[in-house]
Amino acid sequence: MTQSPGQGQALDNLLTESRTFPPSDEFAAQANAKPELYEEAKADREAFWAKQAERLHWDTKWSQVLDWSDAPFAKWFVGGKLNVAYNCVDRHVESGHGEQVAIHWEGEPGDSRAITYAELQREVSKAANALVSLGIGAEDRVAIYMPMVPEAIFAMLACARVGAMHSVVFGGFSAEALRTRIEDSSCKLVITTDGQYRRGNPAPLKPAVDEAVAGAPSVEKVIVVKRTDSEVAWTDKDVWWHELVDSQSDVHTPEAFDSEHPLFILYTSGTTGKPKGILHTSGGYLTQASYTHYNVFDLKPDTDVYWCTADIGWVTGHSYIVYGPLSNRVTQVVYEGTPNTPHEGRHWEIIQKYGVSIYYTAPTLIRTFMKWGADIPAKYDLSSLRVLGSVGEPINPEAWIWYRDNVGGGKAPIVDTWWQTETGAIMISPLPGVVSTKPGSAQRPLPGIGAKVVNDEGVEVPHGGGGYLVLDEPWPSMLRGIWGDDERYRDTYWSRFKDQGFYFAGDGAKYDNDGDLWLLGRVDDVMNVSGHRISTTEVESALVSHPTVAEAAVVGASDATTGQGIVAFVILRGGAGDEAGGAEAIKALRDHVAKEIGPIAKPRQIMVVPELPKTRSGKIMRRLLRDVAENRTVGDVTTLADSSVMDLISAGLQSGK
Ligand code: 6R9
Repeated sequence: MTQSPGQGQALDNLLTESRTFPPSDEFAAQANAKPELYEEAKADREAFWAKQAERLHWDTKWSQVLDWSDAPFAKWFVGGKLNVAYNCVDRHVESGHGEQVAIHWEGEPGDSRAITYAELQREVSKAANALVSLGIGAEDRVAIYMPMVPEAIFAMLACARVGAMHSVVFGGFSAEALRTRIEDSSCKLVITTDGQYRRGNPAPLKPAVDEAVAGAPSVEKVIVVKRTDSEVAWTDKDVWWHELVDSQSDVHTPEAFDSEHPLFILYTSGTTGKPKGILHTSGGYLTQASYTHYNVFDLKPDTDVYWCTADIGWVTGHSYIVYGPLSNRVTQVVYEGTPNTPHEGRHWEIIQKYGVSIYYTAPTLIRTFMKWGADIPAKYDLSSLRVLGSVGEPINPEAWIWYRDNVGGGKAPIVDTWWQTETGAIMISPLPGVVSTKPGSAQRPLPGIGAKVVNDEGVEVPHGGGGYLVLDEPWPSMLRGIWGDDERYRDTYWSRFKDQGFYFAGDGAKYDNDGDLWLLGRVDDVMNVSGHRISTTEVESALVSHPTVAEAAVVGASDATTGQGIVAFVILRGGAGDEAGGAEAIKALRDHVAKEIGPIAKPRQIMVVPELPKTRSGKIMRRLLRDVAENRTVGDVTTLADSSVMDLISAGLQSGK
């Protein structure tokens, strides 16, 4: 990404979003976050974080807030001791909230279970005793490969309770992906289920574990939760959860661990093939997860019903289903299944059933809901919703407004939260009740967080300018490294702006004229067309703002004349027939993009496709689309949620559709 005069010019038309939505007086008056938070954090950052850490119960208080002497390896709340699971469970029971529902669990087939904090304490204690009985203790690694069943949460908290590190591997990953992750961190134990519900049908899960474990000698035992009651092959390492765990005592005394005691490893993909095991520790991570969850979602533990639709296989599930919410004594919904099983109104039905007041989801799902039609949410009572969240990718203003109007009743504030597996918790987001929200912009770093947009030289760009997003101050929930690879940790995040000591997030960003931050996607997704920098996101946003387009993915394909040319893949809205994908319609779309952004952003080519290739976390795999756009053999498709999508796209393009 290079700076060139006039770069960003093309961005301006679309990204100069003039609509803002100030908080209502009523919301502001009751909001957890107050404007003074920004001032307080600015005045003394470490004192500010020390105050946030007081949200937690510490068995031993820390002696130093931050030790950055061995940068980029941070130590927060040095000398402090706490138990993370105690903070998420027991202390709420001890403060008299044992009968409060912690989890309203909703199974895909329609079964449900309400779990109180007292029950959660018993379940986690039994599971912790079971781990101890298998010889699992401090710093042992435990792989958790499960669908969204309550036992997955019990298992994570049980690990935290005994000081073992969990490595949750998304239940949609292949046996091979599981094996490499088990191997990389030498897991001693795997916790899984017999099967999982996928779109209404039970699908086997344990066979993948059997295959992975056969090639992973570090694994001593496999605990299997019975979920689908499927026939499973049995090995001498296997033990049923209900046999092992249910017979344990439901009392377990938690031990306090050092603030920097490792809590979990979570693998995420990098630019090379080998996934990175992102390492998080205890005190700082829990402090920031708790602080952000409380302030960004305005959580009221006595009255709110919170729902984060992520899977625990992703960092969002770790920080905003398990650790942040439970540390704040949340009552939350956990849903096992897909959003269209058995019908496309399932999420709205769940919101209505439980009176969900805070809903946190991803733009890809919002655009899917748009595709299904606004008449579906309109059939349900969504009036309980008062805060909406978005995470995972830039949310285009079109989807933002749709979300506000059709889900949030035209009034619930939307928090667009930017963060990463590596940051552990939310870093950039408006604070509801304090900041006037702006469609498509994550706006500003949270109090206590330092983030800015810099050019190639590491110099902050002026308002209206674009560049790289960096984090210029250490933060409590920052990754403590990549498991087993300190060098890769330094290289990936700290070498790009070594002189300045900035953390390089890998995202492109810009400031608008008000100084609000816009995330523009990964820097490798920023195109350079005739020396003009154009974000794939921006063109996608322009395309989906056209009434015929449901979803769009844009890539920069190499072009002999312009450096890169813009190639767009679009899914048309339901009802738009084949003829809608004809030459006329495509011309209209190209013209529309030219009108929205400028002629420079006009796609060279637009292809109408039935599906887009997405990872299991919903991110579009542009690499594969670039292969199609550049007429190459399509590369590795193993991390796609549905690997047949690329065949579908290629077949459709060959037949001229
Ligand atoms: C939490 C999570 C991190 C990458 C990140 C960025 C993108 C996440 C975003 C966003 C724009 C937002 N991203 N939130 N981009 N606006 N609100 O998603 O973690 O899976 O590690 O992905 O996702 O590109 O660098 P992770």
